[in-house]
Order: sequence, then structure tokens, then C-alpha cells
Amino acid sequence: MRFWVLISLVLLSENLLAQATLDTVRNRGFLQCGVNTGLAGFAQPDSRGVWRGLDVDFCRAVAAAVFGDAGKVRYTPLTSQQRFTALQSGEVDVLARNTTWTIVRDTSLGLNFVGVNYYDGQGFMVPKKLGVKSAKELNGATICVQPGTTNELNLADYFRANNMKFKPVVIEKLEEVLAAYFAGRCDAYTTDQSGLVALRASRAPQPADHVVLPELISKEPLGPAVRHGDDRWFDIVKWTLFATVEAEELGLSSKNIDAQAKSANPSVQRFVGANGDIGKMLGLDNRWAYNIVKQVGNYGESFDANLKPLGFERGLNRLWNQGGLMYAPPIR
Ligand SMILES: N[C@@H](CCC(=O)N[C@@H](CS)C(=O)NCC(=O)O)C(=O)O
Repeated sequence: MRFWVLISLVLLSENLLAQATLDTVRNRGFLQCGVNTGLAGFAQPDSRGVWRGLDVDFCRAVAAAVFGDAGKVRYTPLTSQQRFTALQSGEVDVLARNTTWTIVRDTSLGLNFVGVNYYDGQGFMVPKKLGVKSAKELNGATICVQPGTTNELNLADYFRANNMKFKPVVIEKLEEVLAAYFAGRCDAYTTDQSGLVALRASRAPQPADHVVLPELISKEPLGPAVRHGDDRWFDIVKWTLFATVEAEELGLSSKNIDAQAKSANPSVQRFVGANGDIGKMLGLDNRWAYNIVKQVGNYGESFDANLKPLGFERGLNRLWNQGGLMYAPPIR
């Protein structure tokens, strides 16, 4: 009898622990966010050591929603290999690190992807002097790739499907895989197209010496993820992403939200927390979404600030009503 009481208590406390990410984060006083080790436009410290990028803005948005202060974040830089254990073990509360949403990660790795903050696909970069114009010309090539990525798996599939051979050069650290490619140890480097564009612009000794080939060989929906087992936290992080997209659709930006908050539009009234209890339903302040937009901005603002300067087009990442895939369910 006593044994079963003990077992139930253990199970109950585990359940409570698993539900408590919001409390853990609040008590700690800051969000611990897992990000890239350094990918321009997504997550990279600037010359003053301040982290910047689309994924960093997402971390800041979660902090704004939870604390009303986008500054209450600490960043854990993670390689492709390290990122999942860091989230599973509780070292980070959220993983916002150009990570592709796949069924394996969503099930057996124990993650919950909250949505997509960048629709991408995998591509190849080659030195211009090779004269290669298409990935189909890469038969026999030596190809640099990082382990623990979808890229490593898609690469093998693509060559097999096209009856071509390749020699993989698999290197864990970003610095080292780039050094190998730029030193000519590989004929091509493969990763998400966003990574290729950002790395060519920010890391190539001569960006103009490299070309990104036209083929996209996979779908890479990149998005933030949390651990299985805490639905309340999952909701908070998920609706943070939707709030940034909904704000853009409603025309709310960091510049105009104070003026717009006075508008009679019921959707805007609900969004800024002047009407209803949407924040409370999430366990947050009713100004959670206002704080996100005021302090971090809407999705488009973040895209323009971080990715546009590197030469990115909005493409699939436009809003659904402008020909893209960015779509937030109703905030009501
Ligand atoms: N989206 C792919 C690839 C993500 C990825 O790790 N890309 C590399 C190249 S851009 C990267 O970010 N490396 C940074 C690092 O490992 O520090 C995935 O989720 O597996």
C-alpha cells in the first residue's frame, strides 16, 4: 500500500515538474534560449557582443511575452549536433536555431515544433571557378556537410535518386567545415539555402567567388521547438510566433503600435489586450502581444532588419495574403 502511495507521489511530482517550464523561467528571471553558434541574419553576436538575428528576435519575443522585457534572455550557442540534447536535458527552454521540423524530431527526439519562422530548402554552393551551373553536374564531387543535420541525410538521398556518386566530408564545427570548403578541400558545400546565402555574404573571403546553385533538393521548414511534456509552455511559445505574424497582418509594428492601440478595430483591441483576457488564458499578462510588437517588432520588421541586408528575398516567407506561407490562426 505504502509503495503505491510513493509511486503515485513520484508520478504526480514528475507530472508537475514537466508542466512547470513557465514557473522555472519566471523564477530564474530570464529565458535560456538555444541558438546558432554564429549564423549571420539568424543568430550571431554583433561587434559589441549583442546577439542579433531572426532567431534571436524570436527568443526576445518569448521574453517580452513572459516578462514584458525582451532583454531577459541568455543565449546558449549550439552546434548542429549539440542542439537536441540541450533542449531535452533542460539546458535551454526553447531552441530557436534554424532547425528543420521533421517527423523524427517531432516524435522520437521528443520535441514539439511551434511552427515555422523561415521556409527554406537545401542547396549547394560551389566555387565559381569550377564552372558548375547545376547540382546535376556534381557527380563524383567531394561535398562538405555538417553532421546531425537534415542536410547530411538529404545529400545522400539526392545523389542516390539521381544515380550519382559523391564523397562526403563531414565536419562538426561550422568554423571548420567552412574553413575546409573555402580552402578548396571540397568541391561544394551543402546546407539550407538561407545558410548558404548568409555564410557566403558573411564568411567567404571573396563572396563573388562562390555561387549558390539553383536547385533546392528538399523542404526545410525551420522553426522554434520546445520539449515534449509541457503543453502550457508549448502554447506560450507557439502563440508568440503567431503573434509576430498576426501583427504584420494587422499592420501593427514597433513604430505604430502605440497609436494603433487606440484604434476601434476589435482585432487590434484584442491583440493589444485592451479587450478580453487572451494573455491570461496563456498564463501571461494581457499585454503579452503588445509587448512583443513594441519591443521586438512584427515578423516582417524582423525579416527586413536581419535578412534583407544580406540580400534575402521574402519569397515563401511573405504573408499568406501576399503570396507566401506565413499564416497565423485567429487570436481570439
Ligand atoms: N536545417 C538543418 C540544418 C541546420 C544547421 O545546423 N545548419 C548549419 C549550417 S548553416 C548550422 O547552422 N551550423 C551552425 C553550427 O553548427 O554551429 C537542420 O535542422 O538539420
